[in-house]
Amino acid sequence: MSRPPARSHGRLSIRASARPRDLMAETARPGAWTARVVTLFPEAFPGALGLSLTGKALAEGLWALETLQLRDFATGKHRNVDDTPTGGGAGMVMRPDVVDRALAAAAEGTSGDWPVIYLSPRGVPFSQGMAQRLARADGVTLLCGRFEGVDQRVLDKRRVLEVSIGDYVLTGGELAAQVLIDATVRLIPRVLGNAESAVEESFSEGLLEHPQYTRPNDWDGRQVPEILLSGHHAKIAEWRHAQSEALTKERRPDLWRAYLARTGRDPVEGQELSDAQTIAGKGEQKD
Ligand code: JCE
Repeated sequence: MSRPPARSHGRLSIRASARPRDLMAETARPGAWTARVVTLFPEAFPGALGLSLTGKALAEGLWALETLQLRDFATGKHRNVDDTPTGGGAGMVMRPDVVDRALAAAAEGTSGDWPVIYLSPRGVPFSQGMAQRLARADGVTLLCGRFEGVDQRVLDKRRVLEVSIGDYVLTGGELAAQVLIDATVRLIPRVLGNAESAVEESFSEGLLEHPQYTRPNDWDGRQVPEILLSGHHAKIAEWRHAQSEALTKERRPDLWRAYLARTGRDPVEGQELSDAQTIAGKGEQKD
């Protein structure tokens, strides 16, 4: 997108500063996987992504993080980014013209495989599989909404993929974007050490992870499971797998059914709700 020249008194102009801001400019390697985030709250980034493994990898230039301030693409004295919902109702909706200019600016300098995603509770569910697919892309543009969401027409025009990180409503897309980026960045080669990368294999089997223990073997009168002290590596692996199956069956009947289908076993009918499912609100009346 070509920008109009900056005018010192131009109240209708787009700000000349409306460009991606690299949060680690001096270290980003050319061609590194890049997350470009369009948001009204760029100060929310890197947030948790600046810590630990993702933060180290960001500083090492193994991936790049850029933000675009959505308000920079608003025009007029008040630089409004939202307006009232057409047809009535509570709250405000993000304007299609402002979001369109921001997404045009975000598309500048991108090439190859670079999906554009809008985080929304109406989206297709985010998954480990989607994280793997995004990690193989050249980058991703993430649109973070606020208020009641974004005018549908700009999402249609720009073929934006709507993605949800879970069935709950957040105040805005920024935390959801950080979840998606975190899950993706840890799959980029060399971001995780070898010790951590093994953990990945377990989830891709479609089961929940087995419980973990560390020293001391007796803590507060509670013992570590004896099998883990036996030194029988095959027995330990067998025990952990059984734990994974039991946990998955108890907490995640959806994953359990899919696992049984994959491994050619029969699902069991008429199971009662477990404590975990009751706490999760399963079996509650929907309103
Ligand atoms: C968001 C809102 C729709 C009313 C922008 C919520 C994603 N998995 C997710 N949970 N919540 C979100 C999310 C992402 C972006 C926005 N809202 C709030 N959304 C209807 C209110 C606004």
